[in-house]
Amino acid sequence: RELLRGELAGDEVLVVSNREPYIHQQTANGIEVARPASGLVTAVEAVMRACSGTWIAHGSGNADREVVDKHDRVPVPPECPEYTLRRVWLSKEEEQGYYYGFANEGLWPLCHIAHVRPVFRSSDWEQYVKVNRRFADAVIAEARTDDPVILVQDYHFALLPRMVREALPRATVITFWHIPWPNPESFGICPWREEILAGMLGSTIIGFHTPFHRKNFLETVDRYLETRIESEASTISYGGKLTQVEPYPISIAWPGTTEVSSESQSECRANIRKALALPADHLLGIGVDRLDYTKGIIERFQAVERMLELNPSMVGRFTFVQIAAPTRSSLDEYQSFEARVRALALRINQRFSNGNYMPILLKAEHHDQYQLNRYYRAADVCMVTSLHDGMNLVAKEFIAARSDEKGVLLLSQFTGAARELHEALIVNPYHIEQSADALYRAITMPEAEQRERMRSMRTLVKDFNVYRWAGHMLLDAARLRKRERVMQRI
Ligand code: GDG
Repeated sequence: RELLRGELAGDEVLVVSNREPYIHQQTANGIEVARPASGLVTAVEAVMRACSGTWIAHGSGNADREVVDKHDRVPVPPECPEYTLRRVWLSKEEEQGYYYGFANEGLWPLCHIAHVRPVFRSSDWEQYVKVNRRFADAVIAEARTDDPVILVQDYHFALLPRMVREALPRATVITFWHIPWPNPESFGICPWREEILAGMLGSTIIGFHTPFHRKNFLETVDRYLETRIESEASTISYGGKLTQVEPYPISIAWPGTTEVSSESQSECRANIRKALALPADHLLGIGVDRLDYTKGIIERFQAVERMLELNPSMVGRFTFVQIAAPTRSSLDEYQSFEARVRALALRINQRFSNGNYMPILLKAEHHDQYQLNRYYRAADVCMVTSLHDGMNLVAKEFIAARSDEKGVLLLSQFTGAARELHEALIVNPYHIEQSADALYRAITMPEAEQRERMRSMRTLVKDFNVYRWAGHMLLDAARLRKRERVMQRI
């Protein structure tokens, strides 16, 4: 945190993302401030708190116009302001086309191999271009200097880096792509592939979670644009401008930003079981996700079912709690996914229920960080079975929450996190039998082995925390800024 502050001393920092870190909601009790469920917000918030500056995001609260006007530019976090949140308000049509349409029905399935077919509509693309322009204008208007550091977040703003660069040629634009980057063939089905790539190459630095996504990106650019690529140096030269492409694996704040519980680890364990009406020695699994088809929730439930089928002694002894925060619920694909998840949980519960016992407790609602942390601490196993995931922060949050060095992480090999957390039980989520075996192994693992694995993962997450993530990017940016200044003098 201090290093980050030092690195940015004197520089103006602007962040652009779709999601805002605080949502002002008009409720019967007046205005309430909510925190969205988002890995991106979790990570970037920690950085913004360390370096202040301005965060530009789409205003998503339902507050009425009067409230909205008052909250265009707000100091946040509300309890102890450390930076400014500047909102861009979108019309229904813009939000539909840019966010739900092009970003989430087009780019999201395009970049994730989850076998959901991307949808590309020209009308969505038009809104995507228009909204990128609106955010670029907001960045340009907010900039007080001609060489700010601008952190662009995610697939919602692929065109913005070039738009900003045209107005602020001396700016340092760092774009971080939070989701995977597919291979050139997969990416090539996007009708506007050249525009997307050219837009991104307005960045000084482009970051991905893993070297594999970087490699896919370089190959995609090579396939579709006239550029000069130095693979060794990982630079792309396009239209006289150089872009550095690097892996920066994202992480979480350490110690966690989640409010530290006032309960001890054993109280937490006991209280959660009591609240769920389970015996004190009951085995508990936890899953925490947005209710998204990339997260492998169906496959996870199938693994629980298979584990119970293979190990009847676990029926009545093991319960899996799935926290599933609602997300993008106006899209058909998400509605039908939620219906399938609910139906499967019901079927499995009917199959194994006995008295009050239900093997799956599906909590399809938003929980606050404090509650999430309590579940992490109470669980014997955390299941992360994404079919494809840029990083997955839940895996790292679970590890951070386990100061008792107990609990087992079961982790999909298709997450960025699996490239770092080798002591997790790594599974192929499509292989139900394998996941079921791993689940049984997790809930029967001797404490000494749990401790050994957890200790080693905790050291890694502690050392490679989110400040290190941001620090690496910003150090690279500082190096490039210095080089540019020297070159200008020559
Ligand atoms: C994208 C990439 C990448 C979940 N439910 C609730 C809640 N959450 C929080 C978790 C965690 C975050 O949301 C989810 O983070 P993930 O990393 O698992 O996933 P995405 O949202 O898909 O994030 C991902 C990430 O960006 C960062 O680069 O790791 O690969 O897809 O922090 O705790 N938070 C609250 N209530 C909930 O009900 N408050």
